[in-house]
Amino acid sequence: MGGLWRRASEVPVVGDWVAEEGGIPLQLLPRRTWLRRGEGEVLAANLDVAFVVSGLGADVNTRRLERYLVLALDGGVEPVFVLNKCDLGPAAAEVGLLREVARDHQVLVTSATTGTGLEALRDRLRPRRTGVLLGSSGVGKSSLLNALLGAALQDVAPLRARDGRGVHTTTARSLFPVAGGGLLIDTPGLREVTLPPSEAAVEEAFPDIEALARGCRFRDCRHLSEPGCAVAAAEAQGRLGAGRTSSYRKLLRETERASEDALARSRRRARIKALHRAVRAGRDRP
Ligand SMILES: Nc1nc2c(ncn2[C@@H]2O[C@H](COP(=O)(O)OP(=O)(O)OP(=O)(O)O)[C@@H](O)[C@H]2O)c(=O)[nH]1
Ligand SMILES: [Mg+2]
Ligand SMILES: [Zn+2]
Repeated sequence: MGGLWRRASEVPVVGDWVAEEGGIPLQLLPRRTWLRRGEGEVLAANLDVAFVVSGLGADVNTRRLERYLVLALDGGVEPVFVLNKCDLGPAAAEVGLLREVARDHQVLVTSATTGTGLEALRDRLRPRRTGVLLGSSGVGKSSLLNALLGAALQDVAPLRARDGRGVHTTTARSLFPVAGGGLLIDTPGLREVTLPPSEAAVEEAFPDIEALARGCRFRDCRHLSEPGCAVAAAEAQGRLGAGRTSSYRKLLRETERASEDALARSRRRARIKALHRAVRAGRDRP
């Protein structure tokens, strides 16, 4: 594809539309929504819904779920939280943990094995929506996909007996048409979910804290040890989920740092461009 995809952010990813002529890609069409992480690495594009999957039988990692939520909100993708493997036993405690993170977003309970909840999943893909499966290795993303397709197209692997964790069976992102409407993308469990430079997405992911913060005495309250902090007061009274405030602070700091890095990068690019222009101008002078 030669010099067409100049920047990493312009390299086509799963879900992208590319204008072509005679089989030759000409142009990447603008992305409606996306999932990106860290320094702007786009994982998938033009998604409507992100299924953030957890599995019964392994600890529900709320801190990690918060990160997936930020990723979805950053890219304008609707998050839906899924608790899979509900055939393994009662799920009320885990569903509670998911709800704490999900807030107003949907929480679904499924079993790829018995088929429970699959219709609800399928519904979220109707009529012609595109979904992506996110979540740690071993939670059953590929199994859900296979169950929805009604065919074993994606490899599935048993968990390691010792710690009940997955073994990273899926290694690439791929897109499948689901019977009854919609497209679904399977992804490998990300080892690390680094946040994109989007403080706004973090604020959107913690609406409970944002609402409390409006009652803080200082408008720029960091909710650390400022007097009259409504967030700290709610935390002290146990009105906020455990660890939520410190997680919020940590994620905000991380996105702020990412924004600073992005700014420094674009300044560096501008400097290099100016330098090139100057060199060219010098060369072109008679
Ligand atoms: N009991 C039960 N087991 C399930 C269910 N869904 C998946 N499993 C099992 O969990 C294991 C891991 O499933 P996968 O579908 O490979 O998990 P994955 O999320 O795709 O994992 P990676 O590709 O490594 O990210 C397999 O042994 C599946 O058979 C379920 O609903 N119930
Ligand atoms: Mg898989
Ligand atoms: Zn405060």
